[in-house]
Amino acid sequence: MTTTTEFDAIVIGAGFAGMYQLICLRDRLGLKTRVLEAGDGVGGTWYWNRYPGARCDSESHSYQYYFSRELVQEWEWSERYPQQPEILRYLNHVADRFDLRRDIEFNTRVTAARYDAAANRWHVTTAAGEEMSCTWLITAIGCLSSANVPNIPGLADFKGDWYHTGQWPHEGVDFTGKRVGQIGTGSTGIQAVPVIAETAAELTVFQRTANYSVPAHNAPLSPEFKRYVKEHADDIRDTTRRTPNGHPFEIAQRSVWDVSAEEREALYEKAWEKGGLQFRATFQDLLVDKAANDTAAAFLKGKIRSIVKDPATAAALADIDHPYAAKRPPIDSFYFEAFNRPNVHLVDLRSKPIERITANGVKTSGAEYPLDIIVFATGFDAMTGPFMRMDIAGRDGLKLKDAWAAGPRTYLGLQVAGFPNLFTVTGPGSPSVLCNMPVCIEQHVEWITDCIAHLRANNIATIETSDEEAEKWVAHVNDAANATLLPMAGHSWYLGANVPGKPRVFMPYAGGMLRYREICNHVAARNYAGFKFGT
Ligand code: NA7
Repeated sequence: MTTTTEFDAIVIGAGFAGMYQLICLRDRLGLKTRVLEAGDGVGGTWYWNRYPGARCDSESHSYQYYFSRELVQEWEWSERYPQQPEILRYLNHVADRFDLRRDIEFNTRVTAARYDAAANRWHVTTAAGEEMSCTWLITAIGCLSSANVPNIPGLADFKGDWYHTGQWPHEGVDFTGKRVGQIGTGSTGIQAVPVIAETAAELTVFQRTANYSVPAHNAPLSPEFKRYVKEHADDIRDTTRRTPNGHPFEIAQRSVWDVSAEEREALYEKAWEKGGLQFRATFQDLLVDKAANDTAAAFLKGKIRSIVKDPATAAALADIDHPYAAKRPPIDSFYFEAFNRPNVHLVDLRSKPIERITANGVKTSGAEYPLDIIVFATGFDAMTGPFMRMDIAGRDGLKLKDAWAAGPRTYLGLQVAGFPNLFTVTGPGSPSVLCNMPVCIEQHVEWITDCIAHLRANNIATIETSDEEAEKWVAHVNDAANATLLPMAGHSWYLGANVPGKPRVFMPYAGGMLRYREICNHVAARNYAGFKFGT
């Protein structure tokens, strides 16, 4: 590692996005690039989220980089849905294979970044007080990296241990013989419950909002499937680039109303047997027609009631208040089955909310639950949270916090007006969390790289969008969301509703990855329409 503090480009974050951005800028464009990473290793999401049962909900053969044919050929996944340690091994392999570590500064949290217009440089400050500067500043900070520990009164009084799933201790947590309370039943909580239940003496699950879940049917990959992936790598890549959510399966063209009720039930049953996020692809109108969605919702609620033996518990788990997949739909490995174990109990917070945390456990308006360990599976301050914990100031000292006071405003999710030469990989307003992440990351990183190459080739010093363009794009993002049922889950983190006081704005772009890619390509082809160049 050199001691230079002046760079062409600084990339914040060394997860999937930051690592590929380093490869592109350093190895393809020859830029002097530095990556700053808060953790002591690469991996981003997969570095921090080490909770029991942490697993990817995208199928392994689609949850990887496709930019290098050699890399695709040499890596082999072991399971249909890879576990956190395997994904972290993969990302470490990529770091080694492309010799990335020499340009990544670990244990380095960026606290501030300030644009100096006179010098046309970004000045970046780290928690340790280091200062460095660059022309191009790229955030690769993840959409779900700012843990949300709810401000429940009394947490400081709790005598036991508590953990947030997104900041899990590297040495793990031993639940043996312990009374564990888990707050939260999103994708994370649904993965964690069955695994914690195996060793905990008692597991009490505090549910505020009941959730759908479809079985993952995870299993080791067969030698035939592994061979298929290698032989059809290009086809798989092309499929993920063609489908709206970046997954390796097509959405059926039929409508719920094209088939009879019996046929529909049989198709849902088949999709349930296959498992995974593909359930959403059974019909093309599940996310746009509420009555169509109701048929899937009824099927899935029926499954919960058929799995969970205690009728009161089954009723509370199936009492779901939003359309299927309007919130990010979880997939699971024996989540509902876990409630048939004698050591797992459900507490429905809807009628009796948590009042406080006491020295001994969690107190709801109904009872106090004595606990040794509390697990917060309470999600993230999504998409904007990672930006807001840095002090970012653009032209004329404009603070990002102020620019986004009423919610994030970007052009294409790639740039913010008033912040020249700052690019935001998978920023708010891009498909990001509505897409299989490696697919949208590769698209963003390649677009940014091509853009910087274009600017350098044409001696253009700055690129910057305008308020008008951002306003138009935000309106388009809203229209895209409103054309779907997604806004009907009023408490979803897509809307920022899980964090008290956060502006309710639909943040990801719901128009589909294919359409988004075409828009970005079109913008670039029209000499970066919507951006202003400065010399
Ligand atoms: P999510 O999906 O935001 O889930 C968080 C869960 O925690 C959800 O059930 C919340 O209930 C619950 N929660 C949050 N705050 C509280 C309080 N104060 N009291 C009780 N319950 C609370 O986060 P995940 O980590 O599961 O998943 C995030 C994404 O990671 C996932 O969507 C995938 O894309 C990968 P609520 O629904 O808000 O009522």
